[in-house]
Amino acid sequence: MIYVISDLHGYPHDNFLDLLDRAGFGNNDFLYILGDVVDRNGDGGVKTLEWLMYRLNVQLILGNHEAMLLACSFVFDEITESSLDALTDEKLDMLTRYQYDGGNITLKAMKKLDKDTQQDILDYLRDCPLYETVSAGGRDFLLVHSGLGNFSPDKKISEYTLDELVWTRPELTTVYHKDIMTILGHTPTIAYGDEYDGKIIKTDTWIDIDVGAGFGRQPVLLRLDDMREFR
Ligand SMILES: [Mn+2]
Repeated sequence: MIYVISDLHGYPHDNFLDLLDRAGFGNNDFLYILGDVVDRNGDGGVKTLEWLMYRLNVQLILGNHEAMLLACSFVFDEITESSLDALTDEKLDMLTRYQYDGGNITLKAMKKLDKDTQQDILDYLRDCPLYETVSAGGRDFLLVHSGLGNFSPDKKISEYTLDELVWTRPELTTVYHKDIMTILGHTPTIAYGDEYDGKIIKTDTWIDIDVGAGFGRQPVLLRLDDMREFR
């Protein structure tokens, strides 16, 4: 069976493992995490990253928060005269932006790891896909962090920029591909109205599964084969 979850944002790792257990997730199943494991809460999701990067049946799809962490990966470089010269205003602005968006907790947790583990995590993130397609329960799904920015039905998925895939926010009236259901996170469903608080939003062409774990809500694990939700 194929499962998806999104925007854990430092959700306690043990609670996340309990959720997988409750859903009966096993070695013959596959889990896609649609980005934003890191930042905001707890240890910033570092424990979950350390766990998932060695799991053969778990794949992280890059979110804007992982992209920001990678853009700030210079903080883990050895400090030398040339690395200080390379510290541009642009990089410092990026770091400020990332910390404003909740990255500090992740940077601090990463700093506690040994150098090899830090680099293993960064290398894993550099190799993460921006999207995946998968079939389950007789339907096709496109999995992506935030949606399809500047959407056009004729545009190939490979033609979207990183920003279009990790920073976009669809309107409730936005229509994506009709022959493949897009599953996304990034925009907490409560942002579409209080009536969606804690609930998945299902439109005809896309489903938002970010129910706000970044803001203290229980994340939802969705099984694509039968669209069953686990909390
Ligand atoms: Mn996001």
